[in-house]
Amino acid sequence: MSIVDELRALQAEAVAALGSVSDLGTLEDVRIAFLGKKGSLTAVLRGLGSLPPEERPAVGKVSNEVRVALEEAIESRRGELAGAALADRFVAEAIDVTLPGRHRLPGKQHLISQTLDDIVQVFLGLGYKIGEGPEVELDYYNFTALNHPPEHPARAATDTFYVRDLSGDHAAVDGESDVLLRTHTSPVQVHVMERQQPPIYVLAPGRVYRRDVADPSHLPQFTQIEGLVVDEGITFGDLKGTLEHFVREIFGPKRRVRLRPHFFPFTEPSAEVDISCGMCGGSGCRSCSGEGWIEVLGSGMVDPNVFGYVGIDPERYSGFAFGVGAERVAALKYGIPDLRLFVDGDMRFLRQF
Ligand code: 2U9
Repeated sequence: MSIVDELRALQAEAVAALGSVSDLGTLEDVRIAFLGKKGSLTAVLRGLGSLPPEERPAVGKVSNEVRVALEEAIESRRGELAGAALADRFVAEAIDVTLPGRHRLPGKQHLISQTLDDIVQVFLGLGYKIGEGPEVELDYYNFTALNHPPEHPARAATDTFYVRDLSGDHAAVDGESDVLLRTHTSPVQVHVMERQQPPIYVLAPGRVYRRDVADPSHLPQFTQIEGLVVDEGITFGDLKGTLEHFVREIFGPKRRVRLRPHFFPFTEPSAEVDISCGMCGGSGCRSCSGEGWIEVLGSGMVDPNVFGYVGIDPERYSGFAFGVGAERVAALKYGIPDLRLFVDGDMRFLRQF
């Protein structure tokens, strides 16, 4: 067999081998077997030297053609195999995105938090600062400095949660500790007045605790917002104007405000604050028990005795204060018949707001 025939046979053999190769590793083996240093084509070309010089160009040309043809065939097969490998990976690594997705409900603020924020915004708009303090207090800040006499019923263990002080630093006077869960946020303002001389314009929002059994209109833990203003020349008229602004911002511009005389230990005079009924506009209906008015806040002029406890001169300064429950405001505004709905955690209720 001539060298040229040998070359053609080699080419045919290689093309057949390539046809049965099914992966890139075997393809490389085939390439080395034909085109490598010790490959069959190289071996044939080595025989070139023994040819008569006149035959060499023609044989050289054919051998070159065979080499190029083999290289092209190998590259083309490599492309096919790489494409097939990629297609296999696509199948193996495919993620089925046709499954139904998991439905996530977006979270939202609790209605009490929303109401608290709304109220805070009204007073920030009037230039008040926010005051905060501990929920566990001394009875001095919760009662004494707020002008509660020692025998005041709110101090009784039946009305207030007392906290036993295991360190003994706050020894019991009457069998109870003098550490308690605050029953209102007023101690915050006492702390503020101890630290700071007037002008004081402070709003104290926060959790308070009372030993009440939960019912439609009471919770043993609720959210209070109290305001305190102390400055020169503060009058009852300033209190009324502030409350009217608050009521109209929160309940709407048509609401009217009525003050009724009342008693609180820390204010003198004191007043309960009613707003005109949103259902009947004041003429009386079922929703306001025929009254035309609904009680919302408590308020009054700061008792001079309170100024005495914190070292503010009652001859120079006067002040007003008020308090309101966020749960009560939300219940009135949204027509919620039972405050316990706010703490039950029933999403069917909470999702509505
Ligand atoms: C200082 C002096 C006076 C805060 C006040 C009320 C009247 C009041 C109630 C409303 C409904 C409590 O949440 S409620 O149950 N609050 O009636 N609160 S005056 O008076 C203060 C506060 C701080 C130093």
